[in-house]
Amino acid sequence: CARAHHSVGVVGAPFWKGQPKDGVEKGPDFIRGAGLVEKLRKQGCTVKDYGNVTFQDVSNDSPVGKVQRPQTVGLANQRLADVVKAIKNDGYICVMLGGDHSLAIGSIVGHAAIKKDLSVVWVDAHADINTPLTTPTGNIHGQPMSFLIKELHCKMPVVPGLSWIKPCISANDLVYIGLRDVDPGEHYILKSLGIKAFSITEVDRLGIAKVMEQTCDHVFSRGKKPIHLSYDIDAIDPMVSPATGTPVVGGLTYREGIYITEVICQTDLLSALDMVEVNPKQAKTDDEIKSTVNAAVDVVLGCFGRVREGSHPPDYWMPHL
Ligand code: 6HN
Ligand code: MN
Ligand code: MN
Ligand code: MN
Repeated sequence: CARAHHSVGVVGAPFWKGQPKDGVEKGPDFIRGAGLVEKLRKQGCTVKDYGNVTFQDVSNDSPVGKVQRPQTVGLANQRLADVVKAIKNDGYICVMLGGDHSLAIGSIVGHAAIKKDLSVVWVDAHADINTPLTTPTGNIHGQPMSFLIKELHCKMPVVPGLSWIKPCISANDLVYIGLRDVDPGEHYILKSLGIKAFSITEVDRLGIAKVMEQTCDHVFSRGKKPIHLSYDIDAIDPMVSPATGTPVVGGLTYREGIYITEVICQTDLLSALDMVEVNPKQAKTDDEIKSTVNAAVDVVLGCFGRVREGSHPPDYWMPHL
C-alpha cells in the first residue's frame, strides 16, 4: 500500500446547510491551505484537484416536518453526486472535502452510480442515521445514512427535495467506528437492522487493531467490494480536533484515528473518501484550527500511503552504501 501508486481526485464541497452553524463551508480551503495536494504528491500520488463545487440557494425552503432546508440540501447533493460520478469515471479515488456530513448523500450516491456494490465505513462520534421522523434536531447532517440504506426505505417519508435519492447501500455493508452520541431512534435502527458498529466502548475493549481486523472481516465477508470511507473529524477527540460543529468528549485518539486510515489503505479497496465537518469558525484559537485541520490532512494522507514508520521510494539511492 505504501508503495502503491494512488490516483486521487480532490473536490471541495463548501456547504453548511445540512446543519445550523456556518463556517464548515470553509473546510475545503483550510484543508487545501494546509498543503494537502502538495503532500499527497510528495508521497507519490497523482492528484487532480477538481476545485470546489458551487451550490445554489433555494428560496422558500421552509422545513418539512422537522427537516431543515430539504430543497437546498437535496439540490446540493444532486450537484455533488454528478461531480463525484465524473471523478470516478475519470478513474480517480474521489476525495470529497466538506462541508457538513449531509454531503455524504451526494458523495455515496455518485460513487454508487459507478461502483455498483459498495461497502461504507463510517468513522464518526454520531451514527447520522436519523430518519426525518426520528431526528431530534431536523438537521440533515444527522440523517444521511437513513436515505441511503435499502432496508430503511419503507420507513422513510417522502420529503420534497430529497425524494430523488435512491437507497444504494445494504445494512450489511455498513460499519461504524467511534460512536458515542447515538440518538434513541438511531440506536433502534442499528440494533433492528443488525448494523455492525464499533462504538468507542468497543475501541476501549478490543483496541483499535482488533476493531480494524473485525471491520475488514465484516466488509470482506461478502467479497472484496470498493470501500467508501466517510470520515467525520468529530470522531477524533475534541482535544485534538475541537474545530467542529458537534464535538463529543471521549473520542478516538489521534493515533487511533490515523491507524484506521493505515488499515483502510492496506486493503487497497478504498474508492472514495469524505473528510467532513471541519469548521474553523468553531475554534477558540488559531492553534485549535491548526490542530483540527492538521488532523484532517493526516487522515487523508494516511488513506493514501503515508506510514508513520517512515518510507522511501523504490529507487532511493543511499550515498556511501
Ligand atoms: N454530524 N444526532 C444529532 C442529530 O442532529 O441528528 C447530531 C448529528 C451530528 C451529525 O456530526 O455529522
Ligand atoms: Mn494503498
Ligand atoms: Mn457525521
Ligand atoms: Mn459527527
